[in-house]
Amino acid sequence: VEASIPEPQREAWTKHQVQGFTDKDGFEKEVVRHVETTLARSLYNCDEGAAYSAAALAFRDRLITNWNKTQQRQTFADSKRVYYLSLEFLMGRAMDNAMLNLGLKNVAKDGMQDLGFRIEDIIGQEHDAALGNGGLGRLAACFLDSLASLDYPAWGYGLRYRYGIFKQEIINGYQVEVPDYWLDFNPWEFPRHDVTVDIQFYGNVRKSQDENGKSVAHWEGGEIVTAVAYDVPIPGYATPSTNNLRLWSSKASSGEFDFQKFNNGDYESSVADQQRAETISAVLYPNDNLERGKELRLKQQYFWVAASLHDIVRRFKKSKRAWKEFPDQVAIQLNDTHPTLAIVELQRILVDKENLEWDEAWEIVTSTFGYTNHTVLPEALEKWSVGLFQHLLPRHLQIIYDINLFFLQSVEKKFPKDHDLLSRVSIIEESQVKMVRMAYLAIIGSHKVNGVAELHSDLIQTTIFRDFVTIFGADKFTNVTNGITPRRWLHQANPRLSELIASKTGGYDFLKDLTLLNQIEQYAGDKEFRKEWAEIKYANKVRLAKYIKSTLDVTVNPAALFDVQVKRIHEYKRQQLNIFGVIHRYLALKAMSPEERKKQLPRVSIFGGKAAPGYWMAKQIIHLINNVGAVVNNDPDIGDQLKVIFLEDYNVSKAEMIIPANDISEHISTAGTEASGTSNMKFVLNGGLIIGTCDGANIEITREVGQENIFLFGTLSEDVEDLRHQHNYSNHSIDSNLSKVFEAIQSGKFGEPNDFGAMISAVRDHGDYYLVSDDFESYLDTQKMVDTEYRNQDEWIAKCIRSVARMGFFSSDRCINEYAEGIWNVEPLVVKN
Ligand code: GPW
Repeated sequence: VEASIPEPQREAWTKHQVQGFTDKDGFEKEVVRHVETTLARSLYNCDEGAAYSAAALAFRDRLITNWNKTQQRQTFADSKRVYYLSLEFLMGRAMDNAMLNLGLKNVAKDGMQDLGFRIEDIIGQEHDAALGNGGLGRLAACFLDSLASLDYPAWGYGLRYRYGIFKQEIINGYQVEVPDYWLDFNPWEFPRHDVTVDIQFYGNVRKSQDENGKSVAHWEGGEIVTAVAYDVPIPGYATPSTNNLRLWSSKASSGEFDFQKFNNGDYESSVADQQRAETISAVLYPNDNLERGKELRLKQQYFWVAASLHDIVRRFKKSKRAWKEFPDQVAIQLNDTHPTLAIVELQRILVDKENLEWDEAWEIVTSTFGYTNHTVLPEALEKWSVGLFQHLLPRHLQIIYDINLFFLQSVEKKFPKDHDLLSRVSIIEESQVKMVRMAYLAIIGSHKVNGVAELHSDLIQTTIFRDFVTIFGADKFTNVTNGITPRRWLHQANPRLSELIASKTGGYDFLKDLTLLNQIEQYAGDKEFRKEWAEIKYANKVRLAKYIKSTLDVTVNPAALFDVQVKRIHEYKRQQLNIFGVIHRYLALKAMSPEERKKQLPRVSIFGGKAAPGYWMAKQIIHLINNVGAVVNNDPDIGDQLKVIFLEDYNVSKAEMIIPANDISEHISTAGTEASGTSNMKFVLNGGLIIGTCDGANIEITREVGQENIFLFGTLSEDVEDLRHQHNYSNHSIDSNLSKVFEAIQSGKFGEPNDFGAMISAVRDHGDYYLVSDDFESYLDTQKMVDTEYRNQDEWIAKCIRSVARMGFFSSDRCINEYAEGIWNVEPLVVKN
């Protein structure tokens, strides 16, 4: 590797190499320096915002020294790297995480105190980086944490949205979306104005012949948009390894064309060009588990994928290796089908630009990529119209047709005359409007395809991708059950529980090897330990109760059972089942005598989550929850016996406060619809029990914690199809408890009944696709069991302790090691301090 500074001058560099602070004094010095120089303020006008900015900049400097070491080490070692391509990275706050991963939180806490600030207040100043919708984006963030903590040489690639997921306000019970402008001050990124890639769109393809008579394609004309790199350092826990998340931002290309317009006085149109270019990375699409086929979304996908691949190829070419070694140096993981164009783009680079033969190129491409599927929901499977492709990416469409042709020829050879099979597996769907099926392209262009929990991986192999298992064999398909990072979701979110565990397991090693949690199981019967455990849980509930009081002005009793369902609002996740259950509970309480009512177990039902702006039914569900809350919370008959809370603007930093306060959490999707779920793991890891269906990772959580420690109910996935069929073709009878709930809603008890007519008739008149009526009775019965068991606090806490002790499997470290070994074939590369 060549250095830009010649040998004789390097001494000066080595002498002045930045080491970064390691103690309180050093930290304070850096904070004061940033307040006084970078921010141009002083002790006379340093508010909490400025103190946060300075502390964040001090930590950023600290991270970048580790980042430099790590990147140099990776470049010198020239070993294989992983590239994780994701349209979403739901990072949340960075500073608390950086302090903890560097082991400098106490240093910062004491330092800030010396300077006149409380560390919690300073941490609270940070705006979440919310470049994601929900589970898929947060999974990517947990993976980055594990990749760095395990010393894997890995980069994330994504888009630098100017606006992340919208901020949710609740006004008169309705969701209102407010833009999330988060880049006003973002100390966690390094703009790399010198790292740019020009990306082409539209235009047309000209074919010519080279000197050997080989046909060569030239993609010409159209327009160019420039991608600019912004780097975000990702620190590992208790290691100097600091990886890179590279986010691309779009801007108008500074080609002559624009200058000409400008110089000719066509000022407005040159500004319009600029704005159109910047639109590409302007906003995150706010849909979870839904693809709407918008042109701008496809533009985002190609822009990001092309810039990332260009970057990866540029890095590979520096090593001067032969092309066939590309898969030995590069593993690219596709986070769902959103980056599938990367397959086509790499083939295009190799064939059109680097003049490789098709087969040789295709061998490299398919050895490089792995594809992770995250859903079986038909409305979430990406399809793009051939017409749109032809217009936006004409050369890519040709390559897709060629990939498809060669693939279908190979299928035909293996399964002669099965024309039905050929049309079923064709990348091109021959419908009225021809469509490109992105999942099929992703499968054909990858060497491994995985689902994200056992049930889900089984389902994709037996349903939506069944034909491909027949064609490629079962070895190509595998499962990697999702995981979560215990650094953020235990140590950061629940510091007291982390400390208690550390006191019994001989330190914080469990944060690097979560299976060590099993050492706390022996304390499940220990009175003193249970008492400390219960105190921590209570304190976490008090913290949430205070937050509820300050934001909603509702008083909740921290001694009540806290029942939490926070996640994106979706019919398949069935918040409607939960709120119908709450209404049933309310009606039952109202029917009781005051004496009897007093004997019931008090409960606080807590909801939170965003609805996609265009998802009308999800918005109705939010509205109903808020209306029920308004009635129940103000009913003097009810008092503390039941409270219904909708927390506004659920996001990562709020999750860190809410999750540790749960007694039970709800993961109640219709069986077979939730690919995995990951918050289920977070809730149990924080000492709560689950009420859930036999879906996604709930099944494996049950396997690990034992079925006596989880409240399962409802239809099994193998029975779902039959029930749906019955709903449509025979009389669909509604449970009488559910009918009473419907009657209460229709009586106007919870506001204008017409508002909720569609929600009710979806269940009663339109086939009940999500099986709410089928599962209602067993849901109520199971909630009753929860009430009963919660009364025995000793046994309840013992169950929580045993569950936490058995959660080691769900660390994203385990998950990343499985990817590394089974899919990427990469090894850790340790960086020395
Ligand atoms: F539709 N997931 C998500 F598969 O959060 F692309 N957004 C999405 O758009 C999709 C999936 C997609 C979630 C799954 O719903 C959840 O079950 C899973 O735990 C998570 O991805 C991570 O694998």
